[in-house]
Amino acid sequence: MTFSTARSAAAHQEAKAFFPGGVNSPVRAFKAVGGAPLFIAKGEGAWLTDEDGNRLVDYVLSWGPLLAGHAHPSIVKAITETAALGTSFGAPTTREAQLAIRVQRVFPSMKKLRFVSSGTEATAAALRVARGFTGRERVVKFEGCYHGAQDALLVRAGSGVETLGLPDSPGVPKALAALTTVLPFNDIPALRAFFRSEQGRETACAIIEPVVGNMGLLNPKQGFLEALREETKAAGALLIFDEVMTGFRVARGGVQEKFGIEPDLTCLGKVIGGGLPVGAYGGRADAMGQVAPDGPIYQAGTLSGNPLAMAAGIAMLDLVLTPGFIEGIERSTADLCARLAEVCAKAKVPAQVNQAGSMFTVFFTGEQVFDYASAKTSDTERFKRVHRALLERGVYLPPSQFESAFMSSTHGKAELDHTVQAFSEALRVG
Ligand code: KE4
Repeated sequence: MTFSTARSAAAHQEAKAFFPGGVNSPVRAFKAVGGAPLFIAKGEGAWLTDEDGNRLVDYVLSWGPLLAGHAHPSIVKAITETAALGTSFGAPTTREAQLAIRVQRVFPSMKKLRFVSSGTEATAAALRVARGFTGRERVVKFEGCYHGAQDALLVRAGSGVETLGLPDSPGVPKALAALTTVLPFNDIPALRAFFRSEQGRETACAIIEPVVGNMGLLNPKQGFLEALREETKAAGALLIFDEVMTGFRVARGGVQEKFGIEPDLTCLGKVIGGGLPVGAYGGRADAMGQVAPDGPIYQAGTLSGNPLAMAAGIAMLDLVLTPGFIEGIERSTADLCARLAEVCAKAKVPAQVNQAGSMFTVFFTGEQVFDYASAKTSDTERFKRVHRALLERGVYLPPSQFESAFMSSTHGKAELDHTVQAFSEALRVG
C-alpha cells in the first residue's frame, strides 16, 4: 500500500489559516524532518491511525503522557463517568486529594503540592516559589534543558527551541534573561565554581531536567547530580527537579528515586494527567507554606485540579502503582534499544542509543552523547531521512533528533518486531 498523506496535507493547509505553522505547539510542525505533519484520527494502544488511514506504532505518545498507551479502558472509563457529573466547578473536589495521595506515594519529597494545567505552569510556579522563599532573584538552568515556554527559562533551551534552531526567543525581556545563568550540563567543575562564587550565593534556585529528554535523552554523569545537590544546599539555593518528563518514566518515582537525591521542589506533568492537562509543583513544606492563601506567593488557575483531569490522573497512577507495571515497560524499552543498536551496528551506521527507563533516543553520531555539544554532533540530515522512511513503514518517532522517544505498556512483541524491521529497512534507504 503506498503511503499517502494527502488528507493530512490538506488538513495542514486549512490549519495554517488559523494557527502559526498550522499547529498549536511548534514541535508538532515537522519542521526538522520536513513534510506536512500527520493529522491523527485516533489512537488505540500503541498505534495511531492518521487521517489518510495510515497505521503507525507511536513513540511520541503525546510527548510522554501515555504510559498506558492510547485510550486505555480504565482511563477512558474514569473520564466518561466523571464527565457525566460535571466537567468543572472552580471549587475543590475530593478527587484532588485522591490524586495527591497517589502522587505522594510515588514522590514522598512533595510534602505539599499544587496541581496546575501544564508543565510550564508548574516550572514557572516553582521558580516563583524559590524566588519568593529565598528573597533572591537569580536562577540557574542548564544548557539544552527545556522547562516549558516561559520567559525566565527560554534561554538556550532544548526541545522545540533547539529543534527550530532558535538561540533564544524574542520577546523575553533582556532584564529578565540577565537573571538566568546557564551552566553546561554534566560539567561538575563549572557548577562548583558558580555556586561557590558571589553570584552563586545570591542564587534562588537551580532548575534541571535531572535526566534530560529535551536534547534527546542524556543521562547525568557519575556524581553530577550529587554535586548539584551539595552545592545548591551550601549556597542556600533551592534545587528544583523538573520531572515533567522523567516522572514515572526514568523510574516510578523519577530520577529522585533512582538516584536517591531529594530536591527541594519537584515539577510534574504529562503522565500525572493520564493524557489530560495536569501539572504539579511541590516539595518542602516550609517553601510551599509560602504559597497563597497560606502565604504571600501567588499562583492560581481556573482549571487547576479539574475533576476530569484528576479522574484520568487517578486512573493512570493506579496503573503506575500496580506491581510490575513500570518494570515491564522498562524491560521492553531496554529490549528495543538493544535491538536498534544492533541494527545500526549491522548497517555500519554510527549511532548512540541512549535510554533511561521508558525513554530513549537514537542519536546518529559516533560520539557518546552526554551534553549539548555532543548531542549537536548528530547527523540531523540522516535523522530526517530515517524519520521519513520510518513513517512510510508505520513507525512514528518524535520529529526531531533533539527529543526523547517514549514507550508504553501496550508496546508488545508485535510492535517491537515491526519497529526493528522498519528501522533496519529505513537505515538502508535513509
Ligand atoms: P508543557 O507546558 O508542555 O505541559 O510542559 C513543559 C515541559 C516542562 N518540562 C519538561 C522537562 C518538558 O519536557 C516539558 C514539555 N516537553 C515538550 C516535549 N519536549 C512538550 C511538547 C511540546 O512542546 O509540544
